[in-house]
Amino acid sequence: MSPQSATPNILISAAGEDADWKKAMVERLPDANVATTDDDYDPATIDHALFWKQPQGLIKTLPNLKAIFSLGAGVDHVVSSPSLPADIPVIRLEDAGMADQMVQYHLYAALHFMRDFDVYAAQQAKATWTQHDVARISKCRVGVMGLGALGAAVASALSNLGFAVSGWSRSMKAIDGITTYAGEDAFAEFLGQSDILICLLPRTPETEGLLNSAALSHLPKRAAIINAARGAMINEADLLRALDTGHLRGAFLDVAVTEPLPESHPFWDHPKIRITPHIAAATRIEEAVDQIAQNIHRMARGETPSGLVDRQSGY
Ligand code: NDP
Ligand code: OXD
Repeated sequence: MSPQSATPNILISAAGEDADWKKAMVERLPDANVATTDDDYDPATIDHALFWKQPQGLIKTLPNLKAIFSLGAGVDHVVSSPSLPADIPVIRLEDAGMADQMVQYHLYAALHFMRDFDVYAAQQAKATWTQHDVARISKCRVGVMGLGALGAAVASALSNLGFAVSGWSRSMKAIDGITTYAGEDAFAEFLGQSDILICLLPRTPETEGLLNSAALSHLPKRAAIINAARGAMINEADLLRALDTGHLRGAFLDVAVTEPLPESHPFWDHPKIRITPHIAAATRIEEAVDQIAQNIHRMARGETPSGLVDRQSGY
C-alpha cells in the first residue's frame, strides 16, 4: 500500500455508541481529527471510517475514503453496501477481546447439550424426576465450522475440556488436538461426525443458507446446533423442520435472520430452541481502538494492515 498523510481524519458511525468510540479513539490517537456523524464535519476531508452498521448511503458521501474499519469481527454490514468502492480496503477486528467471550458462550452451550440440561428442562416442565446416565465427554463429538480468530479459540477450549473436536474451514488448518477438514468436498464427512455443530463462519455469499435441509441431513441423529455467527447461515424453516421431526435435539441461537427476533417468530416458543440476543461476544473498545490505531500507523507507513478483508471471498 502507498504511504498516507500523517494526520488521519476519522469518522465514526457505531450504531448508538458513537460517543464512547470517539472518546476512546481521541485518547488513543490524540493527533487525529475524530468526528461522529452528529458532529459538523466536512465529508471531503474524511479518510478513515470506523463503522458498525452504518446508515445506508453514508459511504458514498465520503469521496476521499482510504480505509473502512469494522467495529466488529464481521464485515458483512460493510461489504454488503452497494456503494462500497471496490478499491477501498476494509479491515476487520481480530479477536479484540471477543475470543474469551466466545469461548465462555460455547462452553456453556456445549455443556447444555452434553450434560442433558435440555432434557432436564423439558422434564422440569412436566415435574418429572428421572435420572439419565452422564455421557463421557470424550465421546461427545463437536464440529466447529470456521477456524478463524474466534472458531479456533472455541475449538481449542472445548478440546481442552475433553470434547472430541473437529473443525472445518476453507483452507486446511493444523491445530493441536483438533481433527481438521477443509473445503466443500469434506463438508458432508465433517457434518457426519458432529454431535454438536458450532457455526463460527463469516457471512459471505458462500456461507449464506449453508445449513439447509441437505446439510442438516448429514448430521448424526439427535445432533444439536449452536449458531453465534450470523442468522443467515441457517435456513430457519429447514432448522424448524429438523427439530420437529426429531432429527435434531436442539438449537442454541445467538443470531437470527431478522434481529431483533420478531415477537411472533416461532423460535421464541420452541421447546428445543434457546435464544440469546446477539450477546455471545461484544467488541472491547479499548482493544479495538488499539488494533485500529496500529493499523492506521501501518497504512501510513505503506504497510498492509492486519485483518485486511479479501474482497473476493468477502471476509
Ligand atoms: P475469521 O475471519 O477470523 O475466520 C473465519 C473462518 O471461517 C476462517 O477459518 C475461514 O476459513 C472460515 N470460512 C470462511 N468462509 C468459509 C467457507 N466458505 N467454507 C469454509 N470455511 C470458511 O472470523 P472470526 O473468527 O473473527 O469471526 C467469525 C464470525 O463470528 C464473524 O464473521 C461474525 O459473523 C461472528 N461474530 C459473532 C459475534 C456475536 O456476538 N454473535 C461476535 C463476533 C463475531 P480460512 O481459515 O480458510 O480462511
Ligand atoms: C461481530 C458481532 O461481528 O458482534 O463482531 O457480531
